[in-house]
Amino acid sequence: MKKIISSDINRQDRLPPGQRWIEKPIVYDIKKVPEVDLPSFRFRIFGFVESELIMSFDEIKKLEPIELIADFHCVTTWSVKNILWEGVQTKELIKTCRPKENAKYVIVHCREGYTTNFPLSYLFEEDSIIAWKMNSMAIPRSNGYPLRIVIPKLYAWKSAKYVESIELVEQDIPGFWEERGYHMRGNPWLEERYQ
Ligand SMILES: Nc1nc2c(c(=O)[nH]1)N[C@H]1C(S)=C(S)[C@@H](COP(=O)(O)O)O[C@H]1N2
Ligand SMILES: [Mo]
Repeated sequence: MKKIISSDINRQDRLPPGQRWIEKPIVYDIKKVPEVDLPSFRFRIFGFVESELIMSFDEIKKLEPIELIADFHCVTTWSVKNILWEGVQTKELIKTCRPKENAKYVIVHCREGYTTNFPLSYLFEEDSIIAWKMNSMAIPRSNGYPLRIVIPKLYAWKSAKYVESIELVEQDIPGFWEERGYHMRGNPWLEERYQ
């Protein structure tokens, strides 16, 4: 039996303020995403760590998977209930890297050049994962194939698709949308939409 984590779906204020439910997530991409060459693909965690993590897609898929049921909240005011993900908790990966004391924030780097930032503490949340399945199938191309980070406690723009690496940093450096005025943290229940 796989361990199942359900994230925030039992809370009374399940729908964050200013959001409405829709059926399916709307695909947003800042630009066209290049094909991935799986055999040469490497996922990395680097920066302020004692030991860098570098793993192939096959190696990641051999890790003990967990299932996550989570709602998805886009800053443009739509939310989608009960998306089922499969992957590995980010806290398990981060632990093996032994973050240095001055590591306080992360920057997530993606294949097409998208980046996003948030406090390192979110990678220690139970429901933060690196996913390789969405609704019981390989993550569809436009939803982040082959790997996606899923951070249900933050708005969906922080759940970066096509993830290639996570960089641990000392200072909070704005990513793609954060440079354009989106919030540095993005907690939906506090309506941290824009700066
Ligand atoms: N790499 C990457 N990840 C991304 C984006 C993007 O443009 N590139 N868009 C973000 C935004 S704004 C949202 S709302 C969600 C949308 O997820 P979906 O395209 O799977 O519906 O992905 C987020 N992750
Ligand atoms: Mo978004």
